[in-house]
Parts: sequence; C-alpha cells; structure tokens
Amino acid sequence: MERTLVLIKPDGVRRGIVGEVVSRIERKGLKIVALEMRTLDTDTAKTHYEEHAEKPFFGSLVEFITGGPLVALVVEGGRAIEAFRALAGATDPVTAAPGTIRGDFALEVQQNIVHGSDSTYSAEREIKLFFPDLG
Ligand code: RTP
Ligand code: MG
Repeated sequence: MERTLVLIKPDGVRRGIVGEVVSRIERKGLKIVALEMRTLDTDTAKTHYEEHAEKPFFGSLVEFITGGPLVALVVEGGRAIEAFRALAGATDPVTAAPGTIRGDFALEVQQNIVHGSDSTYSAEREIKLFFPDLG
C-alpha cells in the first residue's frame, strides 16, 4: 500500500467541485484515510512548495494556495501516487486530457484544481507536513 497527499486547491473549493474530485478518487478505488479543510499560512505553503522556491511563479503560487480554504486528503492504495496523478492529468489544464480532473475543469496552469505528491519521498514529506499525527 502506498499513500499520497492530495490537495483540492482554493480554486477547486471556490468552484464547488470538492464532491466531484472526492467522488473520482473513490470511484477509482483509492481509499481516503484523512481529510480536512483548512487555509494555509504562508510558511506552510512555502514549505509545501519548497522545490519551486527559485521559480519565477513561486510568489504567485504561494499567494494563490493561501488565498482561501483548501481541502487536504491522504489517499491510499496500490500505486496511489501514480494513480492519483493520472486522475489529475497534466499540469497545464489546456493540454491535460479530457476525462482528467484538470482536463475537465480548468484552463489556467496555476489554477489547476488539484495537487498530488510526485514521488514516495514527496508523499512522505507532504503527509507529515499536513497530517503530523497520522500513524
Ligand atoms: P502539483 O505539485 O500542484 O501537484 O502540480 P504538478 O506537480 O503537476 O506541477 P508542478 O510543476 O509541481 O507545479 C506546482 C504548481 O505550480 C503551479 N504552476 N504555475 N505559472 C506557471 O508557469 C506555473 N507552473 C506551475 C501550478 O499550480 C502547479 O500545479
Ligand atoms: Mg508538483
């Protein structure tokens, strides 16, 4: 079993598609083991996206991700990391395949509805950051 951190970003919450995203995760057969709505502070956002600290879009990304409540989930299953990233689709929603979350619901690269950990290392780090008490 593998775990991944999923975020339904503030744009997804604002658009009212939390249920839609959760439903796609469940339909796929992945298990939700933690779920919480919260608004990130700047420090947590910077830590979460630390691999992008030198990118030109970092400041704007931190502002976006702290700009309203988001939903954080820990999702479990065989190859959960890869499985969720396949559900999410490509980073740029314009090129994300229709049928994926980003392909179906978004048009702009920053406001792309969801985050999913990209490796076992990232998943472990991110789950600890969001859910330090999760066993
Ligand atoms: P995520 O980390 O959110 O799951 O997305 P990802 O792996 O598909 O994409 P990543 O390269 O890690 O980028 C993180 C998030 O930064 C925003 N972004 N903006 N303005 C831009 O050019 C740009 N590029 C990326 C997106 O919100 C992306 O999901
Ligand atoms: Mg990423």
